[in-house]
Amino acid sequence: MADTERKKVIFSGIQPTGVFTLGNYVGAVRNWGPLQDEYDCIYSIVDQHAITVRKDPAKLRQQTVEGYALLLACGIDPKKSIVFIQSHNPNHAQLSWVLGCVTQFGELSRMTQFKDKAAKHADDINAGLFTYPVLMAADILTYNADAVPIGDDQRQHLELARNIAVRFNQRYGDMFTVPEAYIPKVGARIKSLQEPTKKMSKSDENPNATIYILDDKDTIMRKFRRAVTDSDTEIRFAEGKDGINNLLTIYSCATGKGIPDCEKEFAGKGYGDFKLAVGEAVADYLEPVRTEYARLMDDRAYLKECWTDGAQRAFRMSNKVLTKAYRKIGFVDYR
Ligand code: ATP
Ligand code: LTN
Repeated sequence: MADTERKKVIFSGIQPTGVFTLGNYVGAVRNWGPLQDEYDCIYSIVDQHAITVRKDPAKLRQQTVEGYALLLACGIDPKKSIVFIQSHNPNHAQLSWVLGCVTQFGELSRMTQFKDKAAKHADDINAGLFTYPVLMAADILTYNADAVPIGDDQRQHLELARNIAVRFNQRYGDMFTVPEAYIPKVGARIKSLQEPTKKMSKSDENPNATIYILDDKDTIMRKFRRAVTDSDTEIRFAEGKDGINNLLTIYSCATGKGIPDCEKEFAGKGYGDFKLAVGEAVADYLEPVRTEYARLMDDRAYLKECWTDGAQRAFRMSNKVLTKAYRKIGFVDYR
């Protein structure tokens, strides 16, 4: 690539709502590190998104620091990428207001994540929960990101961000890059080990449903041993075999082997042996992350240095875009 040519920009975020799950890792975060050489990458712990569900302040603070350390432990290099905490850069919230004024009530009402979370937190259906996707659009558009690596459950939000960008551009003249979703072919939706039609989620109440990336080997083996399968005996990827399909997907992601090769490897074997093999593979796969995380959490000063630097770089980059958007919309310049 010629020096004068702009590298493409990647943005993604993850909420500080607990230790990342195997789903977060495989569907999103593990893909972020390898993008760093080819793209200008910006990764954020989105704490402003996390307060759309009521949270204890001490817990939020703790989980934000842990989430930041987890990103680095998952291979994100704060020298190569901009890695920061969302609330440290006020430009996201500022742009979010502007974008909210080109977003329709009807569009936000159709968001499945809003419907799911509103049903789950019926006593606190706050305005932030409703406008969550507008803030997400601002996260992305304030860096003019070209691509957004996410899991499949975020596809609808990304589509809305694209619509908002197109609408703004039509109304006020060419302003925002219209971002593309970057969704992995295998592993974009890892399922719960207990209810394999539902996605694996950080906030699942059943501790056996979810593999957390800091789980130790014994815990991982126990959870896989208890994973729900079916009454058939064959290890093959097929309609109606949600539990086995999920385990095959996980095994494929942890070992890098294609699904057909995994099916061949286990032809004629029983579910019990298969579950053990998946557990072993996942434990080996996650081991380096656990080790690096423990090292980073022992060096809080380093983490703080990284997020301070990240916030400054994020602010500078996003400020150019926000200033331009303010001009386009007709706000009076004062600088
Ligand atoms: P919560 O349970 O708190 O809503 P979550 O587990 O859905 O959290 P997020 O912080 O919302 O996690 O998501 C971070 C990233 O992980 C997103 O890109 C999302 O698409 C991806 N992701 C989440 N769950 C899965 C899953 N089960 N399989 C694949 N990717 C996933
Ligand atoms: N909504 C996402 C987290 C998120 C995000 C973003 C992802 C917030 N802002 C910008 C990609 C780009 C989620 O719940 N997983």
